[in-house]
Amino acid sequence: MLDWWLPENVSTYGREIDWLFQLIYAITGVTFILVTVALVAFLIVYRDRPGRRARYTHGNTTLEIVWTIVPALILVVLTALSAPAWSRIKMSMPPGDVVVEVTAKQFNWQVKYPNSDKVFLDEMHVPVNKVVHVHLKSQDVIHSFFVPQFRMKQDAVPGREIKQWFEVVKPGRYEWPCAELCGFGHSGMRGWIYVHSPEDYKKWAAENLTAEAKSTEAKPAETAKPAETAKPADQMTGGKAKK
Ligand SMILES: [Cu+2]
Repeated sequence: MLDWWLPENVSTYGREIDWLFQLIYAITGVTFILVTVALVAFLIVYRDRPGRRARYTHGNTTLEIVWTIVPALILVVLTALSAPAWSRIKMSMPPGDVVVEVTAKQFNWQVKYPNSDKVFLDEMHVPVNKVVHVHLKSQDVIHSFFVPQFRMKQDAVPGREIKQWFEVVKPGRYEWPCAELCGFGHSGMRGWIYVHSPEDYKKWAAENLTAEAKSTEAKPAETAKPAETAKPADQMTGGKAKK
């Protein structure tokens, strides 16, 4: 249920997260409706009417204990239910097949693979059905690695390398926005993650991560000339050349 309003889940751990999300949403949704209905009902029932006098009340101790304990119990139950998912997804890493080094900066994702010097801007390529380890860093401010379909969101924090993982079960091209307001260009900070079939990934890696690709990439274009400086002589002849 409720699948129409979340992006498609393509992650191995997405079901677990969606289930918790929907449970919490159902609880808060029902609470919201009850509170709103009670509020409107009280507004009507206790509205001002001719001859009606206000009455002082110090409250109801039983009621207050109940509405303190019930939400507290709900939170304890939610914690107990989400702790296993948290520890499995966020606190431990299954053995990885691919490692990707991501360094966020204002306003790009810089992607590097351990066996290559090449830096990809705003694009990542990974194979389907493989555990991908992401080593996440930031070189300036806090950013947030977010791929809605992967059900993965992780802050990139300056001075730290944070390791996370995902495993995608469906090839495709997935939007990869920054989910932490990181400056003026934040809204334009996004990349794409390409999840390839094993054959396509092998092909891509052979074309982009090999030593040859590295060496052609490593050659910087040495053709740029220093900017021409203004000639003082010209200025002088054009200006005050008179005696
Ligand atoms: Cu950002």
